Amino acid sequence: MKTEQQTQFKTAFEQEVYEGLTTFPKKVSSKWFYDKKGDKLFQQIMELPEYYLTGCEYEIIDTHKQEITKLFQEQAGFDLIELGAGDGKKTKILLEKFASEGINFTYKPIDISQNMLDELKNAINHKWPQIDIKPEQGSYFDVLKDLGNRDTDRKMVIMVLGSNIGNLTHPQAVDFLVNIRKTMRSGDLLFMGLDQKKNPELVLSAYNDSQGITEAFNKNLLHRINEELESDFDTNQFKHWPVYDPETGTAKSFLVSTQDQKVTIKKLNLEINFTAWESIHTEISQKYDDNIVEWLSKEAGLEILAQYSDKHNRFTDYVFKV
Ligand code: AVJ
Repeated sequence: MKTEQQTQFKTAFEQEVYEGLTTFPKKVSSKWFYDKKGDKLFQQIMELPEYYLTGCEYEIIDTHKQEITKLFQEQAGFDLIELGAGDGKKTKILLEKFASEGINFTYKPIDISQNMLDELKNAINHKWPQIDIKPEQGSYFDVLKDLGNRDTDRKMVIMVLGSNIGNLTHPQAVDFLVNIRKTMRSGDLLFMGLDQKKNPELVLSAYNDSQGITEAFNKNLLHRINEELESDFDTNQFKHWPVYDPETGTAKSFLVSTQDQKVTIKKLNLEINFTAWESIHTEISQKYDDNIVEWLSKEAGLEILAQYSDKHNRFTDYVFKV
């Protein structure tokens, strides 16, 4: 049954939804959150009072921009490559500083969303016309392949902000870091923001905000399946359920079926049964501490050169070298 079906998948989305919902326990990856509506909802999340991550990293970069600039600037000039740039809100603090000091650099924001990149480029061209910006649309995977084949002697600084790698398990994160490390040469840097272990109440409320935006973000996955794969999920019959395990530092989000129900996914030629209180696992948001980060970087062949935290130690930006 499953093998017959597999030959018919037209997209990775179709295949992953099929496999995730026919396995036990059910799961669908958070990487599918980000359609147009999902991008909007995530931007709203970043404005939420409970979602401390953005404000903390903004504070860190603003407080330490002088030292960060110095680290980046050692050598003649550098190419700043940002993976998952989004709206660039935090990066703009550095861009402003580099521009005002006449620093020799280029900026390559990379994002899966062409929409976000267009907006970012317009905003930067308007505010700092002197900045050499070359956006690139693509997944981390495509982009890292290109970076490996770069033919220039310029120093490269790779930036991954917002605890974006928190959606990866530790083995996946090591893999990702190894792939980054392979593109780096001596003198190149990796600047990466990682959310820290903290009071579990603070973590949990970041994923369970009072306005229900995170709930809508999680449930948007079902809406996306409804739209793109012609299914009939009733999102009112699912409950947004985030949990946080302070031992592992893993926040997980689920959608829990509140009753027995059957869902039909036409494009997959599939009927899915849910028993009451059965879950779909949709996301992990890993929290870190220095020990975990030291272990990850050792596994990946990287070395921590510097680190900066906000005043409450909720979030840390690490600078790695090869
Ligand atoms: C973009 C992966 C960092 O896990 O905190 C926000 C995504 N999910 N609220 C995170 C997210 C629910 C976010 N990252």
